[in-house]
This record gives sequence, structure tokens and C-alpha cells, in this order.
Amino acid sequence: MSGTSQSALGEFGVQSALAPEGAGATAINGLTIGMTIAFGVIFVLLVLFAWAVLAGRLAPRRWWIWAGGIALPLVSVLALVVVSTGILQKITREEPDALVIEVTGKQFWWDVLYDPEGWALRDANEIVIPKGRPVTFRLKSDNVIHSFWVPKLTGKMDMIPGRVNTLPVLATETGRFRGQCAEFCGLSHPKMAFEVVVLEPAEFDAWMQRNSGEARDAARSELLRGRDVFVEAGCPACHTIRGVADGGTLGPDLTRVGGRGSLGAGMWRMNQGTLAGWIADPSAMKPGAEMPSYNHLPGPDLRALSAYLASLK
Ligand code: HEC
Ligand SMILES: [Cu+2]
Repeated sequence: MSGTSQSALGEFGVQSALAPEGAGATAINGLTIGMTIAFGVIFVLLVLFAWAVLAGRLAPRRWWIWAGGIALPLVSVLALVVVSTGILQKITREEPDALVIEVTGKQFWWDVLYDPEGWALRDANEIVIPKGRPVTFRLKSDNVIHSFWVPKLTGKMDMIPGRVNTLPVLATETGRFRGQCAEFCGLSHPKMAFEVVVLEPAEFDAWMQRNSGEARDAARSELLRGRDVFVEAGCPACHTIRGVADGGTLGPDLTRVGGRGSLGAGMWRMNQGTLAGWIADPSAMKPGAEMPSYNHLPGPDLRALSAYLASLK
């Protein structure tokens, strides 16, 4: 992350594998700490041993080679393989009744489809999940390889064109956790982040209910104007706002864009100002973004359009 004052989610710890809030990340963190301690102890013993020999307090023996050169590495590496394979199996085991969320890596954003065989609710760049309920992420890409990583929840998993990888997650705390694309995927790869929002199960159900319908109505005349500009300017070629313009999938779904915590896949705070800046010149905010700039829009239209998008919560 660039560390500029504009970064939406720069607080320390929102993206740290050492502060786990999910079952997978907790297991990985335990393994990391256990390994560090075990190999730290071996290292200290080795240093003491070498010191004793060099200082002439211990005479070298031939069997040391067998014990220290073969037996010890064999036993410790074997133990590591057994323990880490067990943990890997545990954290990649899928629950049959898990909520399935399909996430497709794009350049440079995330298409999100909740429960593809059921609700089939589409969203983008922010993923809401319930606490304490198993979730299976179904990870895809239709362009290059991306990697889906939310360090506080679990390990990372690649998104590979032509393949479907699954990643089970069990969040143990509520909160907002930052994720990041972890595989170089083009010019704005470092600007391809997202947030996972973990809610209490009842709040999650209410969230789903509230968001599964059409976009919020444009209540004021400025917002109505903004909605018209959205259609007239040709935005629906790439974007869907349910109930206003359906079908565009080349860009993120905008049905509840103003309700997201960040704009541009985890990059800027979401508000009318950043929205207007984005629409006028996306590639200034994100080099290589596959959206044309709309700097020819008259000022009042740009204001109405950004006010309308900000109102979609
Ligand atoms: C040619 C396709 C295309 C057109 C036309 C287009 N966009 Fe986009 N838009 C995109 C893509 C692709 C992205 C994602 C870019 C990224 O994050 O890398 C995007 C991102 C956005 C975002 C950020 C969404 C988010 O979740 O952060 C907003 C807001 C947006 N577009 C608004 C508009 C508006 C308003 C118009 C019309 C004036 C428009 N777009 C026209 C392709 C398009
Ligand atoms: Cu990527």
C-alpha cells in the first residue's frame, strides 16, 4: 500500500497474519509460533555446542555426524511435515453446508457472487460474511492469475484462469479485514485490494435481505438527474445498477456502491468527492484501470452523478 493519506484502510493490523480472527489464520499463526520456538531452541543449542568445541571444552566425536547431521534433521523435518500437513488438511476442509461465495479476479478488482446456485446476488470489491458460519470461497479468474489473501482470516489461494479453487473460511470475530491480491497481475496489482466485513449472523441475514433487491430510489431531483446521467453517459455498457440498468459486467456492480467502505478495490475512502475524481479520471487514481475517463462531463452532471452513486447504500 502506498501509505498516502488517501489510503482507505491503512490502519496497522487490519491485514496482519499475526493478529488472526479466523480459524485458518489462527492455525497458521500457531504453526508459525511453534516452528519459531522449536527451531530457535535448536539454533541456540547448536551455537552453544559450537562454542564448546571451539573453546576446547568438548572433544569432537564421529557419532555426532550421525546424530546431528542425519538423525536430528530427519526427525525435526519429519515432525514439521506431519504437523503442517495436518494443519493444511484441517484448514482446507470444506463444510458441506457452507455458504458459497464466488469471487472472480479482474484487472484490478473483484467480482463477487453470493450463493451462485441460490440467491445469486452480485456485488464487488467488498465481501460480507457471517461470523461463526462456514463460508467457502470459490475462486476464479478469466484473465491472468490473481491470488486471494485475507491474512487475518486464512492462508492465500491463487485464482487461475480455467480452474476453480476453493478456500474455506470460518471467521471467529466481527470486524473489517483487509485483503490483497497476492500475485502480480499487471500495472495496478498493488492497487487491487478489498475488504471482508464480518457481521453477527442475524445482522448478516438482514444485510442480505436488504441488499438483494433493486438499488435505492433516487429521492431528490439532483439524484434523479444523476441517475439519468449514469444512463446517458453510457455507464451501463459496463456497470449494473439493479432496477436502473441491468446487464453490464465489464466493471464492478454499482447497486450499492456508496455503501462500500472503499472505492477502487480497497484504495480510497468512499465519498462523493473521491467518486467524482474517479469518474473524471480513473487512470489517474489507478494506472491501467479498464475504465475510460469522463472528464468531458459538465460540472453539474458530474456532481449529480457522483451524488447519486454516493447515495446508493
Ligand atoms: C468500458 C467499461 C466501463 C465504462 C463504460 C465505465 N466503467 Fe466504471 N469501471 C470499469 C472498470 C473495469 C472498473 C474497475 C476498475 C478497477 O478498479 O481496476 C470500474 C470502476 C468504477 C467505479 C468504482 C467501483 C468500486 O467498487 O470502487 C465506479 C464508481 C465507476 N466505475 C463508475 C462509472 C461511471 C459513473 C461510468 C459512466 C460515466 C462508468 N463507470 C463507465 C469499467 C467501465
Ligand atoms: Cu490481481
